Amino acid sequence: MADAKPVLTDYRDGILQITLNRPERLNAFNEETHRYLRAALTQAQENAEVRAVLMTGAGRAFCAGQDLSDRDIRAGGEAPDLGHTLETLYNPLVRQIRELRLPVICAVNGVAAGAGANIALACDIVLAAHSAKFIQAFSKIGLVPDSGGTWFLPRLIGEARAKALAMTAEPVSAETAASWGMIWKSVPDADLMKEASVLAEQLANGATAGLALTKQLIQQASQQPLDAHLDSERDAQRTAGNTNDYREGVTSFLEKRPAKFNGS
Ligand code: T3D
Repeated sequence: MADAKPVLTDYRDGILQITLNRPERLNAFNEETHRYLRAALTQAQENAEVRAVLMTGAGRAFCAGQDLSDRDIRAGGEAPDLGHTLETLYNPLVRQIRELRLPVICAVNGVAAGAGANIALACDIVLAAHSAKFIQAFSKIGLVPDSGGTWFLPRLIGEARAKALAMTAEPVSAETAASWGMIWKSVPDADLMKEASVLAEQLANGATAGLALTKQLIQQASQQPLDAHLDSERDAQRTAGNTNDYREGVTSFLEKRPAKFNGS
């Protein structure tokens, strides 16, 4: 029988794999899914053994966004407060992914629609199966792109494409998404999890304190002028230079052997 938990976690060799697990609803989000996913991400941050996160979806979809059957939209009824949902569920989730001091890889195994698309884009490195597609489905139901969509999209693919995707809800294939720079890579369906796992392994065995600083710097870059950003790089490099992994990196280079990083 299928596991009933809406989010599954599997820890192996420094990698926490997090799988959205409501395949019969294309892994759409309900409140329980949010709760489990946030707990899994907290577990990743708090367990020092976890050095990379790999997110994916069970079944044929990555995630179809908000579970629309959870919304009471009967005529004459009170409108649901979607601002509250964003404030309490989606926004904290996006913030948690962006603030996680670990690389977060997203393996988009199938359709990613609505908030499901934008949560994928919030991750650090996105790989998608050739058959996957990204849909800014919001305009079809009278909503605006959320979960950072109106922030991520113009930065990743420019305003022209961002506006067109948001207003038309036209699906974007994984290959187009990769060619536009919306995601890192599109790979054959059969290779997706293998490629994503190899990448997760590479990062988990890397100098993860430095990777966390790199993530932070790149995310900060669009929010400050170059002059201030150079100062941020100086401070981050000072911190990186104090890590054991920096010493190990240089030592292993000089000794002509592979580095053995431990994330400290
Ligand atoms: O409400 C708030 O809190 C505000 C926040 C909003 C964030 C958002 O994400 S709003 C956007 C919500 N998502 C959507 O509008 C997408 C809705 N889904 C679709 O457009 C399509 O399902 C897909 C394009 C994703 C996939 O199409 P297809 O043809 O491959 O599958 P399907 O047949 O439409 O779906 C399969 C089943 O999943 C189906 O159930 P059934 O008929 O087999 O019992 C369908 O109802 C269910 N499903 C798919 N998406 C959702 C869903 N059930 C509930 N909520 C969904 N979002």
